[in-house]
Amino acid sequence: MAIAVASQLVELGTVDYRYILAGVAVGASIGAVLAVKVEMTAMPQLVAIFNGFGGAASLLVGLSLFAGVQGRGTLSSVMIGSTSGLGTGLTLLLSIVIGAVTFSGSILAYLKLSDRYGSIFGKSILLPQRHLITLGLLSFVLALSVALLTFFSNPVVSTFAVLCVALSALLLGFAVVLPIGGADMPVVVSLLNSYSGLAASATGFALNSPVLIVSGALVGASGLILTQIMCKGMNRSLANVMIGGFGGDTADASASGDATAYVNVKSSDVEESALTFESARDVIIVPGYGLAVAQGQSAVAEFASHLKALGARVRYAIHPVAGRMPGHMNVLLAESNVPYDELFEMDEINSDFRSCDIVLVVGANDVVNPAAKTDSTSPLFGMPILNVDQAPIVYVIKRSLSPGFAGVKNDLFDLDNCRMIFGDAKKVLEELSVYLDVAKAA
Ligand code: TAP
Repeated sequence: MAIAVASQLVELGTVDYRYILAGVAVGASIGAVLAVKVEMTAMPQLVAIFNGFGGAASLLVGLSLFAGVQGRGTLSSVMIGSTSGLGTGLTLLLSIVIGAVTFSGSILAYLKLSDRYGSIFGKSILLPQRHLITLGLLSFVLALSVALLTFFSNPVVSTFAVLCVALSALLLGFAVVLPIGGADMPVVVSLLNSYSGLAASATGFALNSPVLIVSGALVGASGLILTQIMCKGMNRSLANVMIGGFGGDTADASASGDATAYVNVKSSDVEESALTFESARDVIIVPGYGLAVAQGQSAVAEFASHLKALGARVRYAIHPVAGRMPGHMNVLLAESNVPYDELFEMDEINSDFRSCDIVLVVGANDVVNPAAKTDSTSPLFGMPILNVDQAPIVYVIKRSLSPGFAGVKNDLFDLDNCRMIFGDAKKVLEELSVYLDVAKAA
């Protein structure tokens, strides 16, 4: 992107670089501070807001290009630089429309995901006739765009029409993201990431900048691939995610994992659990979102090193949508130098749970919920899960019986082979390590 901007500036020639450099300095400083300060668990909202800025940039460039050519005929006949024709007008409009949808959709996604506003926006908000509203806005944007390309040449009419297109596209972004609930937000953020790339690519065509076309296309394609991976990990179609309504209300106590919904929960204290781990030879650790919240990555690596010192084989089972971002767990564990060959993807390790000695689930919930296999009424039904329920013994570290992101009861906690170790993941892991250290010394 920096190369694209620089080459465009060189081509323009007569630019006051003081303003450009001041803008770059301010923008880069804000970006650097945000990126350094952000918690790993707040990455989705940071990515959302960055996508929004990308969309806003494309929208503004599109509008300024339009301001430069308005009054010179229909958009399919105007010249931008040395190129003219239908393609130029079309890409200019795409830059405005996709940029505006990305901008407003991403701002709403940011508001939904950030803790401060989550209580107001976090749920899926289902407007009556929402599909009709979305379809109406889309049709209006398309109709006006066609008119701008083929009929409107009067500067007043075409300026008014372009502003209507931009405004309707902004409303469209809101309308698309509004019905989407908490659990589906990361998918939408990834999709908006892809849109921001497409908008940049369209801007690249309008500006005749090959670097912008290529970098935008790379962002667009990788965002789409990520979206696809997430949908596959949750066994949902993209259409199903976009129609929305999932992950909203969890008012039903029995479905929401209220403590009273459990009948056979057995808890274990750290000392008793450490005794079982001491004699284990094959341990599989399942990290989840709670490990990231607790910042327990070093504690889990330390615990694993004690197990290995006592002669156990330790592997980590990584579910494709554990945590809140693709690769969230891999990045988290890499931070504490967990060797990459100890990390196994779901398909590689799922048949080994049956034969290992112990499974330790740390802050994971939905990704180990057997209801996904057995309960056709569960919102998780059909999502591929890690088969920890098949292990001889499962220990689960979490603070309470609260549900995970999907807001549903976890049938694992009621199984005979499951023991809960209630507490903060980091604290419990550190305490377990102390016991294993003593055992090793003895
Ligand atoms: P979740 O199901 O969200 O469960 C996390 C658990 O961590 C909670 O039940 C919570 O229980 C526990 N926890 C929180 N803070 C803790 C702490 N300090 N110490 C110990 N435990 C703590 O996590 P998961 O199993 O990783 O599943 C991920 C969810 O996100 C799935 O529903 C998935 O579909 C969704 N999602 C993920 C992605 C990607 S790409 N990763 C994308 C879209 C959706 P307590 O409050 O009782 O401690």
